[in-house]
Amino acid sequence: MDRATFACSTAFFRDYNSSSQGAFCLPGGHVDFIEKVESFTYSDFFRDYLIPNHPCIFSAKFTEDWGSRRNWVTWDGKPNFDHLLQKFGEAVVPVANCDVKEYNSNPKEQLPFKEYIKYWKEYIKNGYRSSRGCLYLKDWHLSRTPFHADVFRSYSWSANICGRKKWLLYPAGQEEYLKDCHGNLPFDVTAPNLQDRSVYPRYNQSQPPVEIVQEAGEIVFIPSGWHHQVYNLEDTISINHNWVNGCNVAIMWCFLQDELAAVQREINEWKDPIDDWHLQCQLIMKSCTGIDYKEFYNFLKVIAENRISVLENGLDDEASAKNTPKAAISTLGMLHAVFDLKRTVKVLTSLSANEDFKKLDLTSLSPPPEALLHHLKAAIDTALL
Ligand SMILES: O=C(O)CCC(=O)C(=O)O
Ligand SMILES: [Fe+2]
Repeated sequence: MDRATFACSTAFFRDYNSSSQGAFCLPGGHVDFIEKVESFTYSDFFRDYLIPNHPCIFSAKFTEDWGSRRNWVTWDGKPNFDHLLQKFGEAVVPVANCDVKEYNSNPKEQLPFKEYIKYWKEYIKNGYRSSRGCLYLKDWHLSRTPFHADVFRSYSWSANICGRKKWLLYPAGQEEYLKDCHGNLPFDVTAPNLQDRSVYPRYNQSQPPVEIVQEAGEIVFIPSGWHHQVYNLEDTISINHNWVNGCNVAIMWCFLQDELAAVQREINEWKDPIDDWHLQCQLIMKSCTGIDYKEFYNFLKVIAENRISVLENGLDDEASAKNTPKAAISTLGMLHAVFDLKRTVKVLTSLSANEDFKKLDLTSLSPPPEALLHHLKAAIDTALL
């Protein structure tokens, strides 16, 4: 990250004091297409997309030298089943059945990869039909992903190794208009019953989704908290990655507070009879969301300590030779580490002051939150000297 990007990113959070960037709109639903690799830097990406939380598409030039684009794909752009079998045949993979709805997802089973490929070949031969339904290999998505926002409201990028996808994107906050009268989001945002005012009372106030068709080789960037639904328009293999950094860690914290509040509302009537009601709320939250407040503290701690160690010790040869997280943040630069630390201080301060967090037994946290905060602030001050 360069100095100018550091300055404007720090100013962004200082001036707007914004923990959620959901209010930002895309002019005319337009999504930028980034054509050239040479003239686009990480600082450009940070300033123009991560900070304002806007989507973008990277051209196929960004992936043309990826091994997966050469080896996983046949000359005519189809999945190279022989190569994939040779490479991953023995793996056991999670497979979802897209034809069956279970809550707001699809039921999953574990299958050997080679069995999945056999199914996929037969499915194609049969005109994209099978008595087993439409099976979906999770992480190498086959058909359609139901309407969702990503885990912990993280950012994601998704690169098409081969095939094409259609994305329907709703800017953060729009999901409020897509909820039914019980507060549940639809499984399929294109279903005709969304027009039914008695079921989806606010649907007519929602903006139409931003629609993207992603071609082979292109990478789509999905901002934090943007709900989306995805269709594979042909046989498609994609690589996806989720991440959180200083720009969206406050969005993650807001999301966790909303999740806990939802649990508390659900079991509010048991508040008095249950002694350890607050602990029970954390347990339920963890089983629904995958993380509780103490784990979130540890998540912040790991990120902070990684950044601090880069600032304090720089990068030794051993760390840079290996593909470690320390090497990764160091590639992004010291200023990125400082930026992430400043945002972590903000979120950690809010977590430490949070009444629900304070009610938990925090003696197991090491170091205690105040000590970690102190260490973080000292590391920032030294770095900025
Ligand atoms: O490709 C898909 O089916 C889903 C991808 C997705 O939801 C994501 O990358 O966030
Ligand atoms: Fe997603």
